[in-house]
Amino acid sequence: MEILQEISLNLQKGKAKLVKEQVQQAIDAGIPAEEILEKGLLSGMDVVGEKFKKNEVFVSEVLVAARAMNMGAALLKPLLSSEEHASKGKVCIGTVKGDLHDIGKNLVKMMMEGKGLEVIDLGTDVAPETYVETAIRENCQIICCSALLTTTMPVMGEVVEEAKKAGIRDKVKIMVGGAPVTEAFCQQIGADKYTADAASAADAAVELCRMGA
Ligand code: B1M
Repeated sequence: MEILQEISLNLQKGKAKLVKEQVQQAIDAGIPAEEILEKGLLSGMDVVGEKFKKNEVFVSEVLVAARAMNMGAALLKPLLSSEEHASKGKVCIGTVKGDLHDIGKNLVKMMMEGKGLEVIDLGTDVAPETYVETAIRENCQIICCSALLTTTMPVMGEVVEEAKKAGIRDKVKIMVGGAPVTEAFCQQIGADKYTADAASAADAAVELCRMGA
């Protein structure tokens, strides 16, 4: 679909206003929100990511692309979130300490809300103590940790240890994700669930809450 390619291209160029307009056009044309997200916004962000890796674009360009991504995703949020209304459980989510990447975390949050979960967003650069204190104070069934840097992944292990120290490890599940995170890493640090993408994370969280996490 041409409009989705245009969204992808304009996102790569950081044309946030145009991306927003075209996302609205795609919605008005009846293209499903998931498709606009995957084939328009995320496909554009993938290209930017690859170029960033090869030093073909710089941080400032990645930031304007990320801004375009967020503006487009904001329009899709009510559509992705309209599935259920009653709360199916409560989770807190954040990007771990030292890590400022929040696009994936925001998508996971959006998908979880779409599945009827109540989500407390702790933002980025979240300390292990903050996750655990929030889970206790807010009675969360799940702590969700996102990390995009290999250097910040180990903080997820610290979250698991902090939950043990606070005596809540048997009451709260810990989910992990983000580009460098793997199933093996999840097992290695003693977390409960790894998922590779936002939609699977939302499904897994609903399932964990249903099982009485
Ligand atoms: Co950063 N960055 N960045 N960056 N950045 C990466 C991650 C990198 C892979 C680029 C590269 O070099 N190839 C690299 C990390 C290398 C490594 O650790 N091995 C990197 C680096 C090095 C850095 C800096 C150190 C650069 C510098 O300053 N020299 C710096 C670090 C800052 C910090 O955090 N302290 C930095 C900064 C930035 C920007 C600020 C410019 C910007 C972030 C803007 C923002 O988030 N608001 C940025 C971006 C945008 C990227 C790339 C290009 C894109 C990341 C992204 O948003 N992807 C990225 C390259 C890449 O990934 N190809 C890169 C789209 C997003 C939807 O995917 O977050 O993976 P992702 O989320 C997915 C899944 O992983 C999953 O669901 C999502 C969608 O389905 N998921 C979960 C995520 N969290 C989950 C949690 C779950 C389950 C699933 O359960 C709880």
